[in-house]
Amino acid sequence: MLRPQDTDTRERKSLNGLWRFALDPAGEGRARRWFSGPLTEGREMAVPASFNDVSADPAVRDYFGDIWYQTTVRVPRGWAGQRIALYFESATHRATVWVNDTEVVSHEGGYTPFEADITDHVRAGDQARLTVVVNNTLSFQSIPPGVIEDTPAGQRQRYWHDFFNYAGIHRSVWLHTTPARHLTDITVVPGLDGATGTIDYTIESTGDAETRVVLRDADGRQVADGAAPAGTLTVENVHRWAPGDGYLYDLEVQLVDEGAVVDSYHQRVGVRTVEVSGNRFLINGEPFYFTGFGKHEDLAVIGKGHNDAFMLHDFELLKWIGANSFRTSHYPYSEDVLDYADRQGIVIIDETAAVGLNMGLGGGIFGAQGYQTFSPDTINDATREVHAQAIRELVARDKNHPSVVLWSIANEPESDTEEAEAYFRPLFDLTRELDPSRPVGFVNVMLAPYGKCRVSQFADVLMLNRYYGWYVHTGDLPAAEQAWEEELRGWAGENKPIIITEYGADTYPGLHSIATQPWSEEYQIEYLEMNHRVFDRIDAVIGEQVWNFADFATTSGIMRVGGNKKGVFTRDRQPKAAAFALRRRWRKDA
Ligand code: GCB
Repeated sequence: MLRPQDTDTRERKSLNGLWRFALDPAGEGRARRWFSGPLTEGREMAVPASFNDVSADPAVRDYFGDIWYQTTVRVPRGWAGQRIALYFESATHRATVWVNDTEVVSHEGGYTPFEADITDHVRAGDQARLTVVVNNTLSFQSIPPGVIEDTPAGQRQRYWHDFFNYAGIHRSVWLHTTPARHLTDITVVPGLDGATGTIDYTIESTGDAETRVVLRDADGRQVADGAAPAGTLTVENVHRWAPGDGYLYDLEVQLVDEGAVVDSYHQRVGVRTVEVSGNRFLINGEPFYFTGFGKHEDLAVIGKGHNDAFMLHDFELLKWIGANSFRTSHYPYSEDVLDYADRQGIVIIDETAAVGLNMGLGGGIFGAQGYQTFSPDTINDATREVHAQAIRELVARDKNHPSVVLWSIANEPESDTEEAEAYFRPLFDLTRELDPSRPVGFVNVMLAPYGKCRVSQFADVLMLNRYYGWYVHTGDLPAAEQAWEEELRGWAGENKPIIITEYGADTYPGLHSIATQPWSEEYQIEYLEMNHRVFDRIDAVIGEQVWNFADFATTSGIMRVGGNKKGVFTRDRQPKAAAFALRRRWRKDA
């Protein structure tokens, strides 16, 4: 599936704006065919945005179930004779869409795009009614998982991930055209042979037109071309894509019939290689050290709604602090973020939404669980198929981004049991089959430390989340330092690169202390410095990503003070004292 574009042969129209909106607590809308007429409730909702915090009603914030969105669109008159499609960049966590009275598509998974061909259901020049029912309920068969529990006060949604279950239509919605005969997919895999760049490409299309590809450099000069649906382009003296240098070529792909261009699409290409060698992570053959953060899509009012201005500002802050990378914890981010990372030369660890597959993570954060992680009634084969599909859709969407250097197929799942090993083995195989060009890993949790984890054997890179000095040895940094180094030395013996994908301390901005006092701004700095001493002593550590870039919203709990406060920046992007300390470490020039 190709993201909508305006090209010589394609047009798109944004459907962003205010849509009619209705919650459906009785779950009656489908049976009562709410799609077959105007939603009458009279509320409106911004698209893109999470609906939760837009309203001032706490019941809306915590609502789970069906959520209805509706808009009307006039199909441009000039679109007659074209194939017309609807493209949702995401709808969280699942959606069904109607055009007028006709159901056109359903999609499971909250963070990847889906599309419906609606050519037969609309007419150029006419108005059409679009109705979407989004559902934000989590179950043991959703990714991420959750459960609805009956309580004396009614049903409650529980889940085991530490961020608020924002939902709705978070990203842009497009109405767009393609020609009837059209390109359906493009895959590029870059390579390097000394100063020469290579680009293996594969083009998929409907029909039997010929294919033409032209590669242009950033100045628009043609540097290579080809005439087959698959092949290899070479570029002498290639300008590599590299961390900090987001140089992109433009691959124009055309379908051609008797000399006439039938369809045309532009694919950005960054020429770089990624490889694991021993305990090194190589980009363009050079050892790369990751600095940066685990992030979230999380903003006041709009929740996980994409916002261009905040995206630019976040990248400015990344640059300011000397971060060269981040992880899309804990779900695929907006396609705009990936595109911008490509252009900025920011390196990305791209993660699925498989977070919270771990009933052992009880106690403080989520309360006692009373569930077994893997069992016929909880995370089971059906869940694994949903997870597999999430991986397929992530790779399909992001495979061509040079910024993406590593797949993370899960965050902190149970990984110390036989069931976990059996669950994950095929998912690693699948990811490698889908993309042999990138390393694959998952993020290991403290509960499955060195010697106990049975899933890390499948990973090319070890990604560890550790909270020595926070959740354990709280406030006792010397003890934390000792225990942390001891564990890390064990992992280092595996001869794989190690990225510390999370280490962090909740910090209340403005809280100060001379004593070593958790939650103070000084403690956050001391905690980070302790970690850095440990990392610097261990050769296999090739990356450090602090948890988190910014404070973010979570579910309620006694461990969370108005959300998770491990941000180096506050939720409104003001620096805590640790930001300056990190900047001194990461930016040698600052
Ligand atoms: C973790 C999770 C992350 C949490 C973090 C914390 O290990 O991966 O989602 O927010 O810890 O702050 O507890």
